[in-house]
Amino acid sequence: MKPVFIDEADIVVESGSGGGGSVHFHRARFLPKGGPDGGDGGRGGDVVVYARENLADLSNYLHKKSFKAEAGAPGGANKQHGKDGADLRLAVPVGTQVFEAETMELLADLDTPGAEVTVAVGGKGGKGNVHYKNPVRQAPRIAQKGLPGKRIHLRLIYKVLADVGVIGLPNAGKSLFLSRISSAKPKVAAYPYTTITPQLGVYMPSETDTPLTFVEIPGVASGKENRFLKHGERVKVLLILLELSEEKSLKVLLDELRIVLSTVEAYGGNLAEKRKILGLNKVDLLGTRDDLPSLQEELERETGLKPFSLSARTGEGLEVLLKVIVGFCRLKES
Ligand SMILES: Nc1nc2c(ncn2[C@@H]2O[C@H](COP(=O)(O)OP(=O)(O)O)[C@@H](O)[C@H]2O)c(=O)[nH]1
Ligand SMILES: [Mg+2]
Repeated sequence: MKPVFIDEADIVVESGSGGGGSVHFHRARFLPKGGPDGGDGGRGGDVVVYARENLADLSNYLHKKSFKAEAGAPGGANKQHGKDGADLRLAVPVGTQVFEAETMELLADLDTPGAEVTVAVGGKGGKGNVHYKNPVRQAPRIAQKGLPGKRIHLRLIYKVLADVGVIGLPNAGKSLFLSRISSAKPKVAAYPYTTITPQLGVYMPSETDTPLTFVEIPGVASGKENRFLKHGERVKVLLILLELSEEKSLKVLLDELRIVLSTVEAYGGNLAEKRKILGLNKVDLLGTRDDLPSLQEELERETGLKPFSLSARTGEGLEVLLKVIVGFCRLKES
């Protein structure tokens, strides 16, 4: 079985503690009472979260949940500075947001390859006794402890980076559409909820154009919030697919569309403000097309969205629809 797609993870990270300062006195053959020479402790390692390309999801954090950076080494004799602890670097897919879990404060949106955030700074090393010598205290037997590392509870949320979100009720034909326009092979089936994870497909408009990434947002059915909608947050355009059938009335189509739209609205954020395109899929199932234009007109009048008919099965209407989508994606953000 294909591993599940992990788009959220809760982890606890801790930066390294600082090494302790050293208490030490200089020893030399003819210098029995040498002064203090204990060196400082090293700094503890930081915890850094960074975006790495080619990571499919957050499954690295499915089992291991607790991470700790290296501690700084203690200071040594001869004013020797302890070695700093190594930073701990945690890779996440590009598009991951890093939150402090308790407050859900956004610490960073790692939406470009290589973007990084230091979530916990390592503890400072303690000062060695070499710093504590003064006129009244010639032989200090004290040194500073290293500062402890910082512990922080993180929530990682991966939101895929795609240009177009394909959304619609189960069975609308989202997966077939995606497999038709890209080399993605999502499961297509005649029963609902086949797609339980967001599927990505890359569409190549032409040799010279830049490719567009489509993501199928599965599981929209009830008008209620849905955990996959977050994958629509970064898209430029939402393609809403409805399925036509011989028997379906305008009223049924409108009801279906309202369910999708209210789901999008209920999610909040910027999702509802995305540019939307309405696709009426499975046009091949209609015996006659006589009623189609008036149906499209009425849908447009009711919703303000211009409907495009298509068939993910036969490919009819795809070219026109894709042109519109490409155009919408290239429009400047308004
Ligand atoms: N006749 C016809 N069937 C379609 C079309 N698009 C999808 N289907 C069928 O509808 C069913 C659901 O398709 P799927 O892509 O899994 O829908 P999803 O749930 O929206 O991803 C499958 O049996 C598809 O073969 C189409 O344009 N015409
Ligand atoms: Mg599907």
